[in-house]
Amino acid sequence: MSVVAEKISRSEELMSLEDKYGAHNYHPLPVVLERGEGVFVWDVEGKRYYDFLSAYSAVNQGHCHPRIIKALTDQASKLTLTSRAFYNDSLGEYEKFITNFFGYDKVLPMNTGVEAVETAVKLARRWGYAVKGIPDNQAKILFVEGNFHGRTISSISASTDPSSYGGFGPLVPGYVIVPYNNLQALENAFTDKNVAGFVFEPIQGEAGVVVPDEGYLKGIRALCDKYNVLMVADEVQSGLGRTGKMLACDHESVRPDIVILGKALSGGVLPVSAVLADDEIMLTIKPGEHGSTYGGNPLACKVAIEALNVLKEEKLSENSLRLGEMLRAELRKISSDRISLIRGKGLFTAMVIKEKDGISAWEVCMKLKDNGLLAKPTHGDIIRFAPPLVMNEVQIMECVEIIKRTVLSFN
Ligand code: IF1
Repeated sequence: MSVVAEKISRSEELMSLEDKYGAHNYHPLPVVLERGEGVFVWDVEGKRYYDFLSAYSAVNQGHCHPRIIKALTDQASKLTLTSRAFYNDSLGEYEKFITNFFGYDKVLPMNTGVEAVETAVKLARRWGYAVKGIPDNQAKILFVEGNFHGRTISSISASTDPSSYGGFGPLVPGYVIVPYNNLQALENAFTDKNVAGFVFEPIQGEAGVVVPDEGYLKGIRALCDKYNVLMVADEVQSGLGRTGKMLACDHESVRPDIVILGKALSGGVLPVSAVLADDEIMLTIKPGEHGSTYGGNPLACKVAIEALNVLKEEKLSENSLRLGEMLRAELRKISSDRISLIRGKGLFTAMVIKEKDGISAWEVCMKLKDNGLLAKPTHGDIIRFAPPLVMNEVQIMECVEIIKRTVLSFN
């Protein structure tokens, strides 16, 4: 048997293992990865790909960033988890670091993005009762159409996508949906005095990299001030350099009352999430009222400090902003009626595919894979391009060539 035939069967073997023993809650592109470095990943057959998903923006710093891996391994052999029943020698250092980094009084450390969203919603409700004076159990939290905030019962209760919430009811009460990018509708909803918080993604990720009109974020800030509602920005995906600023809210120099971070807060090495807020909000939760076994563990603390240092010192937000502009400008030059729209901010870009002759975003992604670039379709017609932010100019131009060649190959 040739080496190639042997390796191909290994891919198939591994995919069938997942199919046989794993829950069928995903439909992955048929590629089995075993190694990653910077902007590249390799499959079990040794084929190299540009990673244009970055684990949904969790590896903004690039795969296996040496500084982050060093922080991980140094701490892993020393102390990994104490629980919050005791103090540990890394948590305070991390809390001081991240609150200074983003300019908030306090941080509440969690693990996954959705847990941080839950935390933020609990904080907003608690603040609503303790500070705003909303009558017991009457607090409302506003979300926008097309949102994505994770997979828990609470987060799917806010979803407007039936494939997210359908068949999982009953759902959590007290959530109200308003249209995205619509300040008038938001103001109308804010006239209800029981509204405690407005939770939104500054740029919608899962919806297909939907960028709101200029002024939307500033408008939200003004309305939240006027009606005494907490502005809660889910920056789990849009934050940490992805859109060309440290936070997507920085594009309009807006400071939310609560910031939710996850994903790239660890550079992709373990789940680390965080909620940032000032004392008036954060101190409404008292000891014993919220927490998590792993939240604030020393391993996560050391990794997160390094992950943030890498973003800042390697100027990854700036690189994202610059290369993102370049990428979209180049993609717009591709002359194909299969591409109906290119949009985005920083290295967070969507290419909308017009389905023609049975060729949809999925077929384009399959061909991109054959040509050495991994991206994932969303909503059937959108391809999201979110490479690691450590990409350089030569590499991005090579990726543009791959995308161009791929799209034109269908004509
Ligand atoms: C999956 C999407 C991306 C998020 C925002 C919270 C969370 C997410 C803004 C929850 C998570 C995910 C989860 C991942 C796919 C991914 C995703 F397509 F589903 F929407 F990135 F675009 N807030 N996003 O985007 O964070 O608990 O997962 O750590 O496979 O479901 P988590």
